[in-house]
Amino acid sequence: MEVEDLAARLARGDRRALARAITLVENEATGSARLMKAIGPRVGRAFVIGVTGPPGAGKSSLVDRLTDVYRSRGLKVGVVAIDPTSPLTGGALLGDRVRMVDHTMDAGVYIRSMASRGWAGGLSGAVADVIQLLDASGTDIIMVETVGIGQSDTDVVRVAHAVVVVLMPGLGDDVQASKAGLMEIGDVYVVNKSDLPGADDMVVDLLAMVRGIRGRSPSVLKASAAKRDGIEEVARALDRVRSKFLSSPSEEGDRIRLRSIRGMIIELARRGVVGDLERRAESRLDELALEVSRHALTADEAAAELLGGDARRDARGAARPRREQRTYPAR
Ligand SMILES: Nc1nc2c(ncn2[C@@H]2O[C@H](COP(=O)(O)OP(=O)(O)OP(=O)(O)O)[C@@H](O)[C@H]2O)c(=O)[nH]1
Ligand SMILES: [Mg+2]
Repeated sequence: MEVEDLAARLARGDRRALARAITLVENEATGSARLMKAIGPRVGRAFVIGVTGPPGAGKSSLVDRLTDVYRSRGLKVGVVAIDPTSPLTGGALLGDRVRMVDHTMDAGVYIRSMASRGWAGGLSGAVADVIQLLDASGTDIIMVETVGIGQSDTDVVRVAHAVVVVLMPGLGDDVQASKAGLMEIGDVYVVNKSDLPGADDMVVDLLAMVRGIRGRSPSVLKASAAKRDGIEEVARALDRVRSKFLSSPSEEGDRIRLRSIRGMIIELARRGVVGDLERRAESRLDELALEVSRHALTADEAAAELLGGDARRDARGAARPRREQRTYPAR
């Protein structure tokens, strides 16, 4: 099928076309750039919610409940679940992570799972592509679920318009520490499993933590996805961000839109750089390693060569500015 034909079918909301398009861009197959170009004018309507937090906090359950809320409003929902098939977690089974049995038969809900393994730093770029395809196919709300353990996991939320951090009572001190990176990124903090003891204390702790960070005033709420408690409040907190998003052009709306677009650009660029670097490494790495071992080059110079700089001219001079320019947009 022609790419333009695929784009047209996708634009009409054809689910099979959407699935094909996603596979195409995931594989960076021929035509994927043309496809993204073809759908370009249709991108920008969907509201993207990043849902992150420690393993087992109830992210999928909350996404499922929020899907109920949005469906009851007649909105089309897309869910992208990032599957952390890392050696650490042992590789959870796909179906195990997407607790959305209620919605699998609903034509207004599209669920896609993406394995985090194998992307070598390019995962968020791939997610950015999938988001654009869902957007172009007429999806109103896109939720991206990712486990908030490492940097690469939370990088994904850069592309979101709003970020929900899901936590649960009874997390030990270790987890408190690892939450550090999560304290800066949430628009809405949900202490899920409020049916278990300790939720109120945790809300108090969280409020103290996020209010301690200058310029931040996220919502802190408790909920129980299992008992369907507090879900409307979470949806309302997200509505406040979404209505700003929808009010664009406006100062706040533009800020939210542009932040996400900056995130997409940087993540797509990073995917390109990482892919490029891997291809170069394949052909040059052995030779460069030998040169370093013979002291013909320093490891820094070899790295600069791999990046395309001229190591013999001025390795540090060529490599340094690139590295220092690699700043990411703050959320
Ligand atoms: N008691 C209680 N259990 C819950 C609640 N929400 C989810 N759970 C349970 O907690 C477990 C993990 O829920 P998930 O929704 O899969 O959590 P998750 O954060 O998506 O988990 P991972 O994707 O594996 O990181 C499941 O057994 C859920 O049934 C809740 O509100 N209360
Ligand atoms: Mg999950």
